[in-house]
Amino acid sequence: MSDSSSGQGPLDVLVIGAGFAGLHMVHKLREQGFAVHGLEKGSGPGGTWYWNRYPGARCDSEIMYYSFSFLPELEQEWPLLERYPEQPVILRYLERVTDVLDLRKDFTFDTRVTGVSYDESENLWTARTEDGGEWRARFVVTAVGCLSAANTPDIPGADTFAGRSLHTGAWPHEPVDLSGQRVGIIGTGASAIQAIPVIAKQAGHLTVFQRTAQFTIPAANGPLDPQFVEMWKQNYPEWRRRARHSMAGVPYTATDVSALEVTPEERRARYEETWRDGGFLFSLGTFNDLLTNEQANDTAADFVRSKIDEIVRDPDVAEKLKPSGYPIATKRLPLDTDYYDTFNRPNVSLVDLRRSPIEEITPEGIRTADGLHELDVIIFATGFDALTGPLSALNITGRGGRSLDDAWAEGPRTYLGLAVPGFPNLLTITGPGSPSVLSNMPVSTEQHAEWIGDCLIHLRDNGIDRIEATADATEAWTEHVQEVAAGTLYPRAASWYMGANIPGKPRLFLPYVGGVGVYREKCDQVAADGYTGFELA
Ligand code: N01
Repeated sequence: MSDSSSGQGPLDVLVIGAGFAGLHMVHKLREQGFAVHGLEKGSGPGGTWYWNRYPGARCDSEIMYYSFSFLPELEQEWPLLERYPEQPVILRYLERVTDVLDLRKDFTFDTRVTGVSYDESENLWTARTEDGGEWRARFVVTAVGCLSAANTPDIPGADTFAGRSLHTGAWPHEPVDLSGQRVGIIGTGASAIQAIPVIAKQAGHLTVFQRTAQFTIPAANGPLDPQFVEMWKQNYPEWRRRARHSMAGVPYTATDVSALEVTPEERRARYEETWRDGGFLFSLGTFNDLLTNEQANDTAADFVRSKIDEIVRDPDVAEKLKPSGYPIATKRLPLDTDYYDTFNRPNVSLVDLRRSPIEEITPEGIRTADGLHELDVIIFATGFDALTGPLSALNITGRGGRSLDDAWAEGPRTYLGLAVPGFPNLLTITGPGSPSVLSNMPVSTEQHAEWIGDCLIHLRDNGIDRIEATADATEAWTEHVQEVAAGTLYPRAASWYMGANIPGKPRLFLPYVGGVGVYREKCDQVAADGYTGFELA
């Protein structure tokens, strides 16, 4: 086995994951002459886009800026056909990147990391893999994504189901034929909201099991005008610059108008306009206080509820679909294509689990309080153990054999989302405490890959072998992350941002809501000041 411990000596850097983050990281470090290698559990590159192959899977970021900014030739030649890229298009893009950069030889695929431990006496990390391999490296960079540990709820009888069970986040690679089938889908998050309209067109009958009704905004997907594409391609450097310094990693300017300073008629007109135009402009471009002022937020929530009344013909179904009890956009706002309208189809039914909870799964289907729903297929669209789950799955132990799970027993504590005290030379791309999932991900993975690459160059140039976040800097950053979140309405929702979707997971706001531009400046300042908040040795 090709193994860093089998006679070749330790690597400088081991990178785990081959999505946007891992591909960029390996490329950057290889360019700088580091002995770097990547491990990936999938059979190829793609990360999220390798695993999430469910019907309707596409990105909610627009195709023009859901890509790398450092490949100008590919940027010009890559076709921008549809506003939101579907999963196969993004996967093809990442495969193309892998080939253009000749990265395949620097990754080992089909290799799941089962343990990563730090040896203090040697200042080395060892990663063990499922197939018995061992990889030793001075530094480990995790590029395992934020939403890659699928969450399947523990429902009694789940293993007795006689039909097929699927999870949106681990969808089979071969086509799944749902035609004529009785399909049940549990969950109404972003994945389900993309999948439901598509599955409804295939299935004999689709039953949607909804625990929390979701606000969703039309994507307004469609082909892109070639002139618009041309305009984008001519101005790429400027779009990229704007995205890097923005709030959410998208190159649009947020509005500075409050929802409460306009007349009700103006407000309605603005909502109608952004509803028609589709996409995240609804939350970013209408008003500036939707996520900070409850009264302002209510106006947007009421608008969406009024749209549900307009679209859904059965008033009882419309009522069940109307979200309440949490502010709009404090659970990640999905974008949809005909989601609410799908409930007008005769082959779609909605089960409100608040009124009729799931009691068990039987060989025949799902039994809720009001009876058995017979099914051939159950789709779990039940999300992920977000941000901490993918790191927890690596079974990381640091200084003194202490596990990361133990260090984070009361919730994750990181310095800048990049490093954890007690875990020297471990750097976490888009870790908890960084903007990550609140941003257009490639902008955030790029920023981290660049920052980590520059940091490792600095260490090498200065003969430094070890970098470790200090406990003080970590506490201060963790407090800051929580403080900024507390200034918004986000913590009001029982969302996966809060760890609320996983039983027993500590409640803490996981990503950094200060914005990617502000965050970038803070990271750059830390580096410029000689890596303040880190101990270098
Ligand atoms: O997962 P979710 P997701 N019984 O956690 C329900 C990204 N994404 O895969 O709200 C019954 O949002 C749960 O109910 P509740 C995006 O960031 C991006 O849809 O907890 N129901 C909820 O309805 C997104 O936010 C794209 O009450 C149960 C659903 O399952 C993130 O991934 C596309 C249950 C889970 O929703 C996760 O989205 C898709 C139970 N025991 C996803 N347990 C892009 O476009 C959970 N639920 C880039």
